Amino acid sequence: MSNRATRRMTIGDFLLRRLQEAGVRHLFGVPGDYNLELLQQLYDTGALKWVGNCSELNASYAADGYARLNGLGALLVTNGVGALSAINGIGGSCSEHVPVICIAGSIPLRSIDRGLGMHHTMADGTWDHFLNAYGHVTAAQTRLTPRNAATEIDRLILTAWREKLPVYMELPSDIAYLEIEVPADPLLLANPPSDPERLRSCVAAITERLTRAAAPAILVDADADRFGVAADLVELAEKVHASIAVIDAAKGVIDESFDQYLGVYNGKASEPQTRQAIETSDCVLAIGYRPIEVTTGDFTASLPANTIHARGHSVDVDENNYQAVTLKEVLRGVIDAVPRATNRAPRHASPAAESAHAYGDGSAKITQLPYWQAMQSYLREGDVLFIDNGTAYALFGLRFPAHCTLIGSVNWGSIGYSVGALLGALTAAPERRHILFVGDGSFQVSAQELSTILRHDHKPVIFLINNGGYTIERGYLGKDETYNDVANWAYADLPKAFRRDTTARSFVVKTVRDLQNALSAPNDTMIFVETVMDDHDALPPIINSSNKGAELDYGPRGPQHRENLQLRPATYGVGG
Ligand SMILES: Cc1ncc(C[n+]2csc(CCOP(=O)(O)OP(=O)(O)O)c2C)c(N)n1
Ligand SMILES: [Mg+2]
Repeated sequence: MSNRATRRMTIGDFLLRRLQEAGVRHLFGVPGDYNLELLQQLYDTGALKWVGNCSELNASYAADGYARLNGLGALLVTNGVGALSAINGIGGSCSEHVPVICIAGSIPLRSIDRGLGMHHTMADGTWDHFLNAYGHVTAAQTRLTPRNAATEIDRLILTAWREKLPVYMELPSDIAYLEIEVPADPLLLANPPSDPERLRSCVAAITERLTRAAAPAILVDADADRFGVAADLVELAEKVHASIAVIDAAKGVIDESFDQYLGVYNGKASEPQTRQAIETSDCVLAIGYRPIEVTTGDFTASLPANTIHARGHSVDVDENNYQAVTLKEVLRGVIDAVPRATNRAPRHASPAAESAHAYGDGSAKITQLPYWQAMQSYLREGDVLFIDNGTAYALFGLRFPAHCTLIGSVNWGSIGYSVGALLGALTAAPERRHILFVGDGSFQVSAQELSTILRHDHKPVIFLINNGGYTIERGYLGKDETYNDVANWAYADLPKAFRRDTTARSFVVKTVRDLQNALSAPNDTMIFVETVMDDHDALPPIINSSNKGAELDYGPRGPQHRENLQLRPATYGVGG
C-alpha cells in the first residue's frame, strides 16, 4: 500500500486540476445543462480558460488542433447531442493519433439509479449508448463515479498521453460537487521505463543494421511528431548519413531545410530519387508507418522486406519483435551507440522547389499554378500551416521553410477540420503565424468558427479558394454535375458579419495583381483572402489522384468512364 499524501477535493475540481497538471490550459466545447456545473467550477477556480465553440464538431476539431501543438487537448460537451456531434472529430483524432480528452457532462447518476428518463437520451431506459459509441473511436472510456473518479481520471489522461489517442469520460452532472479523497501529488506525464534487456537488444539490433548498411534511409509517418522524436531522427540521419523521407501524413514533421531530407515518399507518385532512396535501401527505418491509398501512390509504395518498423511502444527488426520499449528511448540508445558514418557520403536532396516569380501579366485571371507558386514565396520560417481536403492539397507540393508545422488530416480527411483546428492551434500558440488553406466547400462545414477566431482577436491568414464547389470531387465523378456545386457566399464579407468591429483585412482576388496586393498586407490583424478560380482548375497531380481514386472506389464497371463525367488533367486550363 502506498502511503502517498491525499487531500479532499470535489470531483469536478480534481478533474480540472489534473487537466491543468497535464498541461491543458484551455477547454473547448459547448455548454449544456449536464455540464454547466463543471463550467462553473472552471470559472470559480480559474483552473483553465474556457473557449466556447459554435458546435461540438468544431470543438472537437479545435481540441485536436490544440493538441497538435500542445501535446494534449480537451473539450467539454453535453450528453448525447453534444457527444455525437463531436464524435466525427474524435474519430479523426483516433485516426490521426492525437491525444484529446472528450468530457461529456452526462445524465445524473440519480436518474440511472432510479431508471428515470431524461432529455438528450433515446428515452429507452438505457444509458450506455454514447459510452459504447465512443468505444470504437477512443483508447479508453469511463463513466465517473465517486468510487472510481480518483483513479479513472488519471487512467484516462495517462492513456491519452501515452497512446497518443483520444479518450472519452462521462461526468454525471450530480457528482461534480461531491468531495472525494484524491492524491496530493501532481500527475506526472511519463511512460513506464523500457524493459532494460529488451531496450538493449533492440538498440543493438538496429545499431547493427545501420552500421553495416550501404545506403540507410529513414521513412517518417505522423507518429514521429506525436511521440516527439523528429529532432532525434534528424540527429540520427546526420550521424549515419541516412536520407530521410516522409509520407504525406507527416509532411513538415522533418525540417525540410535539412540537407538529407528527400521529400515525400508516395510510391510511384514520388520523385524518382526519393523512390529510389527508399526502395533500394538496404536498411530502411520506418517510424509509425501506416500506409493508405493516398499516401502510397495507390499502393505502389513498396518498402524493402527487411524494413525496421518502429512504433511508439514496439519495434520489429528482422524476425524479432520488441515490446516494453519506447520510441524515444530506442532512438536515443541508437544515436548514442551507432558509430558516426565515415564510409558513405550523405545523400543530398534536390534543391528547394523553384519559387517562380514569373507571374506574367498582372491583369491575367488568377489560376491555380501561379497561385501556388506565389504561396511558395509567401511561406516563412516557423509558420503553422493548415490544409483541408480539396485542390488545396497542392500545398503538399511546396517546400516548407525551416520550423514550419503542417496541421492536416490525411488519413481521416473530414472537410471543415482545418477551420476548427486553426482556432485550436491559435489558442495553443498565438505567437506563431498561422496560415489556413481551405476550399469553399470545406469552409462551409465549419465557417462559423471564424467568429470564435475573431472574438479572441487572433490574427491568422486565411486563403480560401472560391471555385463554386467540390472541384477535387469532380475529378472522381460529376465534372459538371450540380451535386458538386455549393452556394456562392460572399466569403470575404464574413469577418465583418462575424464581428462588426473587425479590423480584418479582406480581399477578393481575381487577377494576379489582386493576389500580389493581398500578399503584401502586413500580419497585424486577420487577413482573409478569397480567390475566385475556375471550377475545373486544379494542379494535374491532384486531379490524377482523384481519377485513380475513382478507379479504386467504383471499380471497372463504375460510371467514371462515361463520356465527360469526370474532370481529367487534360482539361487543366492554366496555360502553363
Ligand atoms: C465530412 C466530409 N464530408 C464529405 C467529404 C467528401 N469530400 C472530400 S473533398 C470534398 C470537397 C472539397 O471541396 P472544396 O473544399 O471546395 O475544395 P476544392 O477541391 O473545390 O478546392 C468533399 C465533399 C469529406 N471528405 N468529409
Ligand atoms: Mg471548392
